[in-house]
Amino acid sequence: MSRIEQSLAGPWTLGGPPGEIPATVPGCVHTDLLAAGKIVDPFLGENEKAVDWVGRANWVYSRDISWDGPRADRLELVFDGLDTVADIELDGVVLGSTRNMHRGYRFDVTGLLSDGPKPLRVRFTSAYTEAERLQAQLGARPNAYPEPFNFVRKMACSFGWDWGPTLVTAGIWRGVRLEGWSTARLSEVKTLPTYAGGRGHLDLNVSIERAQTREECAQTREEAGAQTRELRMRVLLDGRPLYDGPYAETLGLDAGNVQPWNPRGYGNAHLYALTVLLLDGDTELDRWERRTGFRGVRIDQTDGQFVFHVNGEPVLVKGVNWIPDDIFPSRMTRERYALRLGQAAAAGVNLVRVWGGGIYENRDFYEVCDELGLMVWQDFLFACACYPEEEPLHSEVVAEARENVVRLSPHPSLVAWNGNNENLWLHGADNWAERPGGDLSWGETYYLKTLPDIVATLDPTRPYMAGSPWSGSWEIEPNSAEAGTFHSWDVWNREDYTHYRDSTPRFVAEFGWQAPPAWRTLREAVTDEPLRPDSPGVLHHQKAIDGNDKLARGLDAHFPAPTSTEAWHFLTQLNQVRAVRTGIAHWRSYWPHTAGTILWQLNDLWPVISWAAIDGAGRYKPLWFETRNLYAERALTVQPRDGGLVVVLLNDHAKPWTETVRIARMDNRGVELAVFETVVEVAARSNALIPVPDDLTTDGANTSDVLVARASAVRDLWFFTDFDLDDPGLDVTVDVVADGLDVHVRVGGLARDVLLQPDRLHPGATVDQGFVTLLPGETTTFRVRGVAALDPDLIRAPWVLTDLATVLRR
Ligand code: BMA
Repeated sequence: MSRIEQSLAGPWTLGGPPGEIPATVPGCVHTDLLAAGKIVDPFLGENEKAVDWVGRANWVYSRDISWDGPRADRLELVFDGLDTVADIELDGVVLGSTRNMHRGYRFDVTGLLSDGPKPLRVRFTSAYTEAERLQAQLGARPNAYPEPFNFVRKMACSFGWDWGPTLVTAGIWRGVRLEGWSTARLSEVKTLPTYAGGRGHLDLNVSIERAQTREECAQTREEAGAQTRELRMRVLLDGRPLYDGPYAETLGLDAGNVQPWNPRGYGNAHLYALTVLLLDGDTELDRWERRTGFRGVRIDQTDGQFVFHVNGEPVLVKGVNWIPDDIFPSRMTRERYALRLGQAAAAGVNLVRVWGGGIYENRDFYEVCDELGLMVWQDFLFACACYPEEEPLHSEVVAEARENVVRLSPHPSLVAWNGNNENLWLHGADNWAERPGGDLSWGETYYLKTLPDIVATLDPTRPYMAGSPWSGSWEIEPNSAEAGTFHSWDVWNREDYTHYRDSTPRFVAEFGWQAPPAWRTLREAVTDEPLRPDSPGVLHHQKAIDGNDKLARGLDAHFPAPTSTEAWHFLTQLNQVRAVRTGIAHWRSYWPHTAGTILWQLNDLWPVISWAAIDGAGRYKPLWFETRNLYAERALTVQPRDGGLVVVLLNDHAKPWTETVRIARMDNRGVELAVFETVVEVAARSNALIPVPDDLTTDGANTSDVLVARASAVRDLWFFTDFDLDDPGLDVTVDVVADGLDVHVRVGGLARDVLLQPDRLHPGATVDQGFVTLLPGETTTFRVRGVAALDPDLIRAPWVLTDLATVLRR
């Protein structure tokens, strides 16, 4: 017979301090308690504190189970994920215990379900209990946060982060089922697809498990024939047989002429259906199916550089850092992954870095990335702390790494494995060795030996880097701008954003600037009256140390102090845009010396003031739109360089780009004072630099002038001051359209940073652009969508549509 799966997802019972309540699996205690009305919503106000007890309690998930399928040689209970410290008990028999959220578990229950339903209990011990026990046993160690996440293999950010709440979950967070099978099953399939010279190659490793060993078979003579008979295997690519023969544990298969999987911007992301069948004669015993793709990847690190090459071509990385999209990751669905990753792709992103304080995401995440041509850089799950290398943690780390390297092997989107987030750097930079516990093991062996060995053995087709940041060896400071990856945090933490221009690292793997979420997202989460940047609820939704002071410091350098919370909200969102623009435009202008940027961060997992471009309610911050401008295939930027200004044409395109570039100095009434024109040919995947003639930039001219640099479809503006106080004279007309409003804006004077905040109109409304600057006489249309029958007069309500000069005048 073929292996049969019987899902155990659905209704269960959760037992704990509030008694027994209905539960849903997959899920977690918080989502079940919320659904049963037993806890308040931890996203609202300061409720997070009121539900703190949940993470410290013990819980039991239970239900009766029975096997509804035909009799099988083996019956197994399979968990794709248990969060985290659990004992599993069937009809009073303890099947085993677990302590790692990042692994799957399988228990033999053959013979235990032969006569009717039996009670299954999964008893969860608080992750704190386990972590604190190990901390006491192994010795506390330096950690950037005051929580023991480094002593338990569980999503670190469930213990809180500088953008996240402390909500320590427990539960059956991924699929659970019974599997019945006979003779043999496919226990593990690893596939390493590569591409070279137009041909695809597949290295396959197929492990099987037999229901009985040969010795057992010898005792039951009559079955011995069937059990030891040679099994067969078939491998199909889009239905085409690549192999049909005796079972073989390893196979190197030529896939022939195939279309390569390409990252976004480099061609189609071709995918192929790969099927592995395990056969006993003509009987299909088991089947494994995935979509895969063929591509070659390496990172060129000669002389300190850090350039991704895919299918032989160097790739400018336009990346975003990804954190779990929900603090309760069991709530994630395929649709939500597709939405969020689609939003990254729509912003021009070509690489998503799965950050090490989160999780190895589920299959849906990587499949969506495969389809979208989004490259994935996957961190192993270590972040911002010293991690003990002693048992039992060492074995858990090895098991988890092996399992996930194999599990993710088919995905062409996965282009790199990374040992950890910031641990190699902070060990020195934060003097961890000098702090209590600094003499104990701290994870270095994981990053420099254990994990690279695992990747080299199991998946030599993907590059491994020891950490982010890392410069390749201890000889160079880990966060050196001269070599390898670089995290640019000093600027946000201590300086003005113009200091992004002080360095040209080889690769910027993290940098970012905070801003509040959309107004409605903040207002829905915080009920403070009056709402102020420093009112208690707002401060509770700001988790970074001195976060609001840093926001204020950032504003000080560019604007007068905001006179209202609304103005603070507008200006901090604008500053986030200007800061990130300063960073990315500068670094991108240095391609290929600086081979990429990975913005911190794409998403949020609750409503919070953070570095994200998309807020915790899924609403775009203006930064999302700016990211789309900065990551466009073809763009143009004005940059200060060597005491003057240059215009840089950025051509991340396979074709050369010939352009007439027109640079004009204009006064704030739109009169052109001086003009320079030139024709430029920019080679494919290159930049071209045009010095701006001195007469366009000379000091002494009116500082309210603006430099306008244009090529046909793109332009950039350079201002000699941060803001301009003349009334821009916004002339607004509104057309009601089928599913929203078209809002036309015409300006008489120069209007800097016009913003339409759709969430202020309606919770479900969206708009198609962020901050827009209009030159005298220009028009633009904001397309508000998602809500029919909106009252057009609402556009004139305070703060819905406004601009910088108006905000500063209020
Ligand atoms: C880096 C990240 C995260 C953190 C972010 C903002 O340190 O790796 O740990 O959230 O910066 O501080």
